[in-house]
Amino acid sequence: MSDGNDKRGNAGELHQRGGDTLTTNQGIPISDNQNSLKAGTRGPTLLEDFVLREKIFHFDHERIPERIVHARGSGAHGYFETTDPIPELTRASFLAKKGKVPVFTRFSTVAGGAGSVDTPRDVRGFAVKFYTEEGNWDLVGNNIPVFFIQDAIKFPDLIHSVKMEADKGYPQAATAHDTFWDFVSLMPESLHMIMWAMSDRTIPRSLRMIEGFGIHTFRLVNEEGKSTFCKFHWKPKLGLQSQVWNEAVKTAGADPDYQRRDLFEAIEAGDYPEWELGIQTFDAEWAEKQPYDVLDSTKLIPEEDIPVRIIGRLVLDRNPDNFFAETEQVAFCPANIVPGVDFTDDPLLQGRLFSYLDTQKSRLGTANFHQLPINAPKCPMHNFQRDGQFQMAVPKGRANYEPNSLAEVGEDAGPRAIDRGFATVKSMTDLGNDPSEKLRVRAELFGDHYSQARLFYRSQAKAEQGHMADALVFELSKVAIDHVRQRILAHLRVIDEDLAAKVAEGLAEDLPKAATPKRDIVDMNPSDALSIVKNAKHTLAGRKVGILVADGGDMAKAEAIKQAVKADGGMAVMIAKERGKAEEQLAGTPSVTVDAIALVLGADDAKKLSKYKPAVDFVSDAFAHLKAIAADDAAKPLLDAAGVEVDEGVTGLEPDAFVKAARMRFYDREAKFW
Ligand code: HDE
Repeated sequence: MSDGNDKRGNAGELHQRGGDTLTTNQGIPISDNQNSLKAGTRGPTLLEDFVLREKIFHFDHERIPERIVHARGSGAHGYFETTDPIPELTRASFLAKKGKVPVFTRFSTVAGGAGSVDTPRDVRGFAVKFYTEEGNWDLVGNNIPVFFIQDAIKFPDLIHSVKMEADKGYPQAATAHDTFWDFVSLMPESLHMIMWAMSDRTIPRSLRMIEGFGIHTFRLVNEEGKSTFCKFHWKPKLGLQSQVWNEAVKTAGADPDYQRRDLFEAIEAGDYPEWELGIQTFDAEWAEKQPYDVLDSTKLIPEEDIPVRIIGRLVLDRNPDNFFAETEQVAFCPANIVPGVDFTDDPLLQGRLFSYLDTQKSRLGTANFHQLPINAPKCPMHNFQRDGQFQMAVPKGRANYEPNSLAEVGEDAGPRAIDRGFATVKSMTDLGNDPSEKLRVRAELFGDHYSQARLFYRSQAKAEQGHMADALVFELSKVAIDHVRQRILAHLRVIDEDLAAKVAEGLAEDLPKAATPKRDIVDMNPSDALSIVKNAKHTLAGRKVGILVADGGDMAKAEAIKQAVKADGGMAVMIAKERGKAEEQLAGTPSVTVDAIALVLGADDAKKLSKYKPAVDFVSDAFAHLKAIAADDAAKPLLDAAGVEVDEGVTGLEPDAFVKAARMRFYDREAKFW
């Protein structure tokens, strides 16, 4: 335990002391933790029982308010390593030289409560706290590079519309309802993000397979004070992969903690999730030539225009010791930046700079939450801020003000500001801004709401475009207000007529007149970087194969497949109708929990299993979810019952052919389902 006057400024780390004696919070040894104190064997419990009172009192106060957004999340410790230092761009000490700094990362869904499921259609938060030698830098991003709104003043409206409807208290963790689509239909600036939200980006297979984006344009500032605009990107080592919608829906039932478990188990197994950090940098002159405003968070910069330069890697190699103390109490804040990084005038970012600290004071209950071990910087931290509820530090001496001359009488005068401390970039006029007037307006180019929505849609592979249309049909089918659906269709017509037609057909609704854009649409060149399918890595690393076995199956073949999957970097699990015959039980391990399946059965087994619903679902879902299936002739009755039609994703039991197929999904198969 710290002496409370830790020179690093960390509040005392209140570890539970070791030893195996159960004590009260006052350290008093407890003799009986099973029975409260009573007047006689059948008498009333006595108020005097301080052991009972303290225990119940503490339990009664265990909960704190959940985050107003991003309430459900999973965290992990790790490190960030700078591999390609950028001293010419930034004086941020850890980016200007090679080396590692510790990090804590939290992934989250946005709309659902803390107890909601892991696989709704939703944006994923991707927040990283870098504990650098010059303070904590929080890069608080999402897995989508743009946002729904341009100005922070609209955030409460956006979130109110997406959360459970105020009168009904449902739906939980879902955009598919009236109020969300009503708001969106009236805020065309959200259409670009809607395209992303309706794409497979919002139903990721694993948190280890998502990208991350800082979204806003930030600044990097070098030793000479020169500032360069910068966008931040995280690129997953395992590549991007998503579920299909029907699979995500079933996963929610099969394993509500699917992604939290996946992250935790991968780290426990030493299979550390990893991302590259990339930057896109540019100057004001380049920015002014673009058909969009780089301060507008509903716009991205295509990688084809400014390539992403990889400068480092993030490795998550340690699970939290305690979910509440770390993942729940961690407080990320976009305002936490270090010398060498600075903000821009993006009006969404500017609002965020206020919101996080503010909400955290209400969530964590005191101005001293920065002293919690997970939030405290790991570098020295000294200032004259004092007192407040739950003050953990015990500062010595009288110097709690500045300037002071206490040093002259031999006392500790406390810390001083230094020249190389954080200094804000001075320019207010970089991007043609004129700060001489106060105005409630948005810059002119913020008015183009359709060009990049079209860019995104037209950059997708055919299968992905189909998924977006399906997602829109599903979501709008849940919208009961007719004019809201029509208004969305009117917007879709401007984005892409084919998309609008498909959605209208799916809804069996007539197309309304197209919406009228405020500005002319710019046809930007399609960008392959925006597609998941075009960027999929064909690999088994991070993926799992389910091998269904039964008494009559050739276990040597099952074992050979398992070994081949492992040799290819994947995981394999044996599944049987009865748990005692394998590692997992079939009814509790539907195929949505794995990425490919193999059926190692005897002919009799297959016949029996073809009448057993969990077995038929196991196979038919794998087929419908575009997964590879390995089977031999013996499995035919089960394949037939499941409606499997042989295609290139259906192989024999030879390990090599199956492993090759299992590395990918078979999107062409979807055509069969119509
Ligand atoms: Fe957040 N956001 N946000 N947000 N946000 C919060 O802070 C807010 C925005 C993001 O794992 C809250 O501590 C406003 C964009 C993540 O703990 C709150 C606006 C992006 C997390 C808040 C935005 C994000 C949050 C709720 C519009 C991507 C979870 C609890 C101006 C770049 C961090 C909390 C974690 C959390 C406000 C928009 C990402 C209320 C006002 C854009 C990843 O302060």
